Order: sequence, then C-alpha cells, then structure tokens
Amino acid sequence: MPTSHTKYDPQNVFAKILRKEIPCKAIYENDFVLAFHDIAPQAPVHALVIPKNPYISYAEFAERAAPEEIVAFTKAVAFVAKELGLSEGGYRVISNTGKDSGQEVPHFHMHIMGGRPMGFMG
Ligand code: DGP
Repeated sequence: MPTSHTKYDPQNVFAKILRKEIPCKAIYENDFVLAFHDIAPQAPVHALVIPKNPYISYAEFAERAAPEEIVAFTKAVAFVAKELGLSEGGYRVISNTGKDSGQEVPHFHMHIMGGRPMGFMG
C-alpha cells in the first residue's frame, strides 16, 4: 500500500535494515548513507540509496537535511551507479514521494535502475 505517513515510523523496513534487524545485500556505506540491492528488482540492476537519518520522503529530506548530508547523498548515488557498472549504459534515478507516487516504504530512498533500455515510465 502506498504510504501517506506524516510522522516517521521507526518500524519501517528500511529503519530495520539500518538497525541490522533484517539483512540486505549492501553495496556501499558511509557516515550518511547506505546503499543496497532492491529485493524486487525492476531492472537488471536495481539499487536503493537511503540516508541514515530518519526522513520520510524526498520532500522532507530536501527540507530538513543539512547541506553536507544532501551533498553526500547526491554523490553517493552517482558513486553507487558507477560501482554497479552503469556509467556507460546510463541509468535512471527516481524517488517516489508520498501517496500519489506509490511510495511504499516511508523512509526516503532513491532508486537506481539500469542494465536495460527504459521507456518513459517503465
Ligand atoms: P517505493 O515504492 O518507492 O517505496 O519502493 C520501495 C522499494 O523497496 C521497492 O522497490 C521494494 C523495496 N523493498 C521493500 N522491502 C524491502 C526489503 O526488505 N529489502 C530490500 N532490499 N528492498 C525492499
């Protein structure tokens, strides 16, 4: 179900991954972010990058995160895409924000998808 949370839910699945209560296939980690493979990939390569701090959505991240955190996050997305071998073929980054977008996990995350040609939406 798409989420319409207004208060951060510490029991969301990505919060549990950050607390290592459930496993993930990690790709990269630094002080600000964790990157891991999506459990239900929509492309040959499908990774997620999440901030370690608790933001519900892109909107909240953009509004509340410190500039150094935003810079670190942005650079981590590009770094992970490169590490996953997507530099040459290119890739898509997308973040669903709020219920109309279909966002399911109420912890801000950026999808990185690549490894196949993608149409406008799918
Ligand atoms: P969104 O619809 O933008 O909220 O995308 C949530 C993504 O999270 C979706 O592509 C599936 C992925 N996902 C959900 N639960 C888990 C999990 O437990 N582990 C991993 N690695 N990914 C998950």
